[in-house]
Amino acid sequence: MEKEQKQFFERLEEKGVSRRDFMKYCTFLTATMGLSSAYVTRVADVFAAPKQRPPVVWLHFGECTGCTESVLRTQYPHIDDLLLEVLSMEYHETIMAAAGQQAEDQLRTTVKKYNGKFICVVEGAIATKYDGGYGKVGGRTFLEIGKDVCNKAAAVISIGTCASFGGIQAAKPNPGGYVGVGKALGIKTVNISGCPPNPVNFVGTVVNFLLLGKLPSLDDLGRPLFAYGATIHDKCPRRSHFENDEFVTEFGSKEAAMGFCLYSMGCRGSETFNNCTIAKFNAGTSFPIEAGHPCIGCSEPDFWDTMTPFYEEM
Ligand code: FSX
Ligand code: SF4
Ligand code: F3S
Repeated sequence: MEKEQKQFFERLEEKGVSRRDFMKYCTFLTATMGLSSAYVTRVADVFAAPKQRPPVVWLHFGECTGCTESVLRTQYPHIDDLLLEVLSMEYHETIMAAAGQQAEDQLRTTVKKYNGKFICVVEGAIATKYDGGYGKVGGRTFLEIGKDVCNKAAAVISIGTCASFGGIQAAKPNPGGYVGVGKALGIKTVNISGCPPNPVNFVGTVVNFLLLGKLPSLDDLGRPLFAYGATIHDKCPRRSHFENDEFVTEFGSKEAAMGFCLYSMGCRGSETFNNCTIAKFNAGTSFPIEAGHPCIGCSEPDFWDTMTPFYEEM
């Protein structure tokens, strides 16, 4: 164990990450997961001395791959550590070396070998009309692949708003009959919504599973409460301006520069459940509202229909 930890910290250092930075991240992750600070060392051990590496099959259906892009930018654990050492990534179309028949074979072999034991992460929505004819990979519809693979998984995590609720594919008029994975397959999924979702919410869900042996508590839309328990508006850094009726009415204006509230620019933060204000993106650099852009409600079901036209006050 100690040797494993030492090697882990040596590898981090080679990547320019000090032990202190890593512990800071673990403290942040533990707090984001809603656990007390007593868990920080155990959370750190999930990365530094992993006890089990659950096999993961990561499927792509109807989506833009922004979710994978978002997870690839997770700062700690570095993506190679997350995918190869904390998890055992057996199949992921974007990053695997195999292609074509070789990739198809890999999927079939993995599902057979780890039947009932693997975590299935799904990115993207499933077309349900015309026997699922609007979306295929390797000659099989998303619907067929979903039924085959997800039903054999120990748990299914829908990453992104598309897999969670249908997303852009399900926006009106939705000719392909796209819906989220849970609805398409009639199963319960953990939904890490957001377009794209925050990698820390995915990592937090996985760590919760590895540390406590169960998935986190969920809201009525299947989203982990630790991440989706409050609205953007609840914890917004511009909230005092909202209370004082100080609004931005034009991008690039003096009010915008002063960080006034973006409500008049169409902000949907009051109806949107997500933790962007705390978790932020790109290793805690910023998030839409901090960068001066209103929240468009990207973690809510049907936001392309219900939150539009964007930039118009509700
Ligand atoms: Fe959807 Fe993911 Fe939006 Fe894109 O793949 S949640 S379109 S950011 O990336 O599924
Ligand atoms: Fe609320 Fe949006 Fe204003 Fe923030 S910017 S206070 S989320 S309306
Ligand atoms: Fe999405 Fe709003 Fe956060 S648009 S990224 S939920 S601030």
